[in-house]
Amino acid sequence: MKILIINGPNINLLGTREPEIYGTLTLEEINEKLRSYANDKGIELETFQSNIEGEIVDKIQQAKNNCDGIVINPAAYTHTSVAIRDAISAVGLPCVEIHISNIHRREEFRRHSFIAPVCIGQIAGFGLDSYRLGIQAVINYIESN
Ligand code: CA2
Repeated sequence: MKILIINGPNINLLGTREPEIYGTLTLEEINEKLRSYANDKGIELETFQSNIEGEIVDKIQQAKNNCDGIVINPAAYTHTSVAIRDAISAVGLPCVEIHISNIHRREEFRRHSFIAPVCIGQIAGFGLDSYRLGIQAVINYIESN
């Protein structure tokens, strides 16, 4: 089983600013911990980050041929991107939307997600564990469908 982890814009800045919201781990450190988590479960992980909407759309389209599921933190594109939503819907892979912070207890504009309706579920507010829970949710879904 292979799962693709996608991170959207500015997630490459993790660990440098706003640690009270996003924690102190860098994206590389997060990816390393997720690789070890996935390895223990015997699954393959691919990680991808882009600040560019079209690159994320391309990556989702390509995943149709070589991945079994997607865990995505669309970052700010959560609240704006019909293109990413349409790509997820088009490939038909099980996808979990995750957020490091609890988007529902922040500014009003973060409460709306264009992405959540085409995902099997959404996880928000658990930092690094949001990614781990997202991976586990995709595995459980694939194994029971
Ligand atoms: O909580 C999350 O995971 C978010 O997806 C993070 C996005 C935000 O736009 C979403 O509403 C919620 C922002 C990521 C920006 O990350 C930064 C990291 C360090 C310094 C500044 C921004």
